[in-house]
Amino acid sequence: MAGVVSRRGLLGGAALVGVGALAGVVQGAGTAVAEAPLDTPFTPVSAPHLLQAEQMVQYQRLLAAGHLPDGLVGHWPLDGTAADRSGYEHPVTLGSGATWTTLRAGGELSLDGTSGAYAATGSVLDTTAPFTVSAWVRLSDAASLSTMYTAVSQDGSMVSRFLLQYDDAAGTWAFKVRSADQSTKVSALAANPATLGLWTHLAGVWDGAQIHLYVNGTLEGSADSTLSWAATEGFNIGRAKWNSAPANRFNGAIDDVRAYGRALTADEVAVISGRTARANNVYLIGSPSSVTWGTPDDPTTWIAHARCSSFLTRVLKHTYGWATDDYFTQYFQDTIPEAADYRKAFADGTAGPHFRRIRKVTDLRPGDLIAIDYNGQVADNTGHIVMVREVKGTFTGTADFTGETQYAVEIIDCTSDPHGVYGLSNYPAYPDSRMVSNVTGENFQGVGIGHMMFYASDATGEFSRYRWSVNTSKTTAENLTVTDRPIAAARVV
Ligand SMILES: [Ca+2]
Repeated sequence: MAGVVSRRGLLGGAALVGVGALAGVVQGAGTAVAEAPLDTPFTPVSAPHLLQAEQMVQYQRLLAAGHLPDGLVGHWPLDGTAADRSGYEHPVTLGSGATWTTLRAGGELSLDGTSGAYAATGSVLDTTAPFTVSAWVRLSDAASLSTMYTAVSQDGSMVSRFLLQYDDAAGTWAFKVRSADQSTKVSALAANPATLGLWTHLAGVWDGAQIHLYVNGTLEGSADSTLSWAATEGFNIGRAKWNSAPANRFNGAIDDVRAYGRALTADEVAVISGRTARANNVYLIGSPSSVTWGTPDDPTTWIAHARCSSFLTRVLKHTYGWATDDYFTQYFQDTIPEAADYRKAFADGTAGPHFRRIRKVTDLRPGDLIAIDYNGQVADNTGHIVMVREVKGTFTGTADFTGETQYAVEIIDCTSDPHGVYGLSNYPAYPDSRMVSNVTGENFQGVGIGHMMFYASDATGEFSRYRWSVNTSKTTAENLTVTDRPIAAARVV
């Protein structure tokens, strides 16, 4: 597989291979870099509804990764490697002030503002034709707002042809183009002041007549420019050129740098910034759910606006002829049951002929449903329901309870927050595809792949308690027993 973009390690490239209908999407794109635990081929054989859920999740992961291969001529995910994933083989060379860090999932390049703060390669873009450059940028908390910092540039012999940068004079982000003799400068500026320590997505577009600056996927500045000259002296991450010498070294972090040999549209910039992913994949309470399986060649047509139970109900309705409003009304008294309704019907054996109760944790198979009843403990939420992707096996060493065995279960679900805490202890071995960082607002919600811990009684093998993630404390888990919150599972048959 070639060119699948991997912003912040969210995208498990190989995981897509097992889903045949996705082949068209990933064709011709580059190799994705992924968190290893999610990077496992998975081919649901006997659970068609798992395949449908899997496809929805994987398309949302494509969107979260900003998947847009058309016209990509350079792509540096900067996930601990200098590689260019566009297929055009322009790996960057790091200066002495550039280091790999993992402020968030997948990792990024950190730059210390010194003369060695750069990563560079030969010229990538034909700057006589329309082009787009983009990057995630974060000024260090120690950076100075009265210093100019350039995130991305491509140079001529005297000066950078374009600069995607922080402009100290304007106090904000800018996309600029210059004449070859550096006598003329045209700027498109962001609408609001830049903030230290905040990840921001920048995209600069030159369409041949105008330049445009997009901030976090939204157009904020434009200016007329027909300047056109070939910048053949190299492509830079973290610096620019002025008076024939390097300048503007970056102080902060840069991630997922891209170069497109065409002018992206506003909708396309929304995709590469993750803005579309946040619009299409939404954990929704209090509004009618809407889940749309889109077309294979257009990830933006895949939409999941749902809560946990409405997502899984719509997966079943989408997959099986028997899963009708009449069926759910007959056996669950609702066209879209709540999580607690599922739990009760599974436990009581009243879910009808298409669900068979699974009592023991070790009997769980891919595609099985696990429903938790909050027992009235949580306002506006009856419980949680998940689909099993894989039982990873027993887990020990954290939050063990006498007489119980703990199992790590990889699940697909629809949630308001990812399972786990980014970077905490063994989270990396049990990750969540919606996780970006510990920074508020960065994580994705909605459908995704994560890990929960389910416990079995050693005496009976049946569910005894759960933890939300491998990071959930033992103290919290003391209150997540089946006495407090009943659990029941079922196989779809
Ligand atoms: Ca990265």
